Amino acid sequence: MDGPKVVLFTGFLGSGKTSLLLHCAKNLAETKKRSAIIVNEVGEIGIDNLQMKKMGYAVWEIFGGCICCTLAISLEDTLTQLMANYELDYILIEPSGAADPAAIYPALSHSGFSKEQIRNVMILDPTRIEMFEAVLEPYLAASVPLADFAVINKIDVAAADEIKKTEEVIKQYHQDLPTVQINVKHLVNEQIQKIIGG
Ligand SMILES: Nc1nc2c(ncn2[C@@H]2O[C@H](COP(=O)(O)OP(=O)(O)OP(=O)(O)O)[C@@H](O)[C@H]2O)c(=O)[nH]1
Ligand SMILES: [Mg+2]
Repeated sequence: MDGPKVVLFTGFLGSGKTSLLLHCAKNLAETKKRSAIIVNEVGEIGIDNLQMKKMGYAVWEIFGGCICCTLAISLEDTLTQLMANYELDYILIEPSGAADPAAIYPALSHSGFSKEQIRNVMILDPTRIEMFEAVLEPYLAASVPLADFAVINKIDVAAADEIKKTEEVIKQYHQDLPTVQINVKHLVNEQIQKIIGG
């Protein structure tokens, strides 16, 4: 079906999902693309709803559980309402950092989105990759293969060997996954285009 492209910002707690989503939203607004934002829980950064409204878009927050499981219906409802009421180019979704990305696809599929319309951007924090490997290996094994694009974030504070290790982990679970390395505070347009796709 024709319709908005869905970009999922996945990644573990604190990896930089909200920071990146907000930069992408701003860039889309500047290039006159219409986008909606769905966030599941507001984390450390928070999203200033009023500020976002001034910038021209509303934010839908889904609280009280995780959109990958207990709140899948809320996600479906929200998507249905968005599709019925707005002409959108993009829907940017930040699932909770504890979400299982695989479990989000059924709600998207029930709302009429095909796999081709969904872009799963996985954000990885290299400063914590050692810890991830040690205690979150099942999370990496389940989520990296589902990604359509990987973002290695926080390169301003990560050591070179941590970045290299992160690249290796990505390769291990998803051989040819396109990857970009960023410092979210110094994103350039070209990087944003790569991240959200054409
Ligand atoms: N130095 C540096 N800090 C970053 C970068 N990206 C994000 N951060 C910081 O990392 C912390 C977490 O960023 P968020 O964008 O809230 O991450 P999140 O994945 O949305 O977090 P949760 O929603 O809580 O899972 C914040 O303190 C950010 O300022 C980066 O590229 N460099
Ligand atoms: Mg967040």
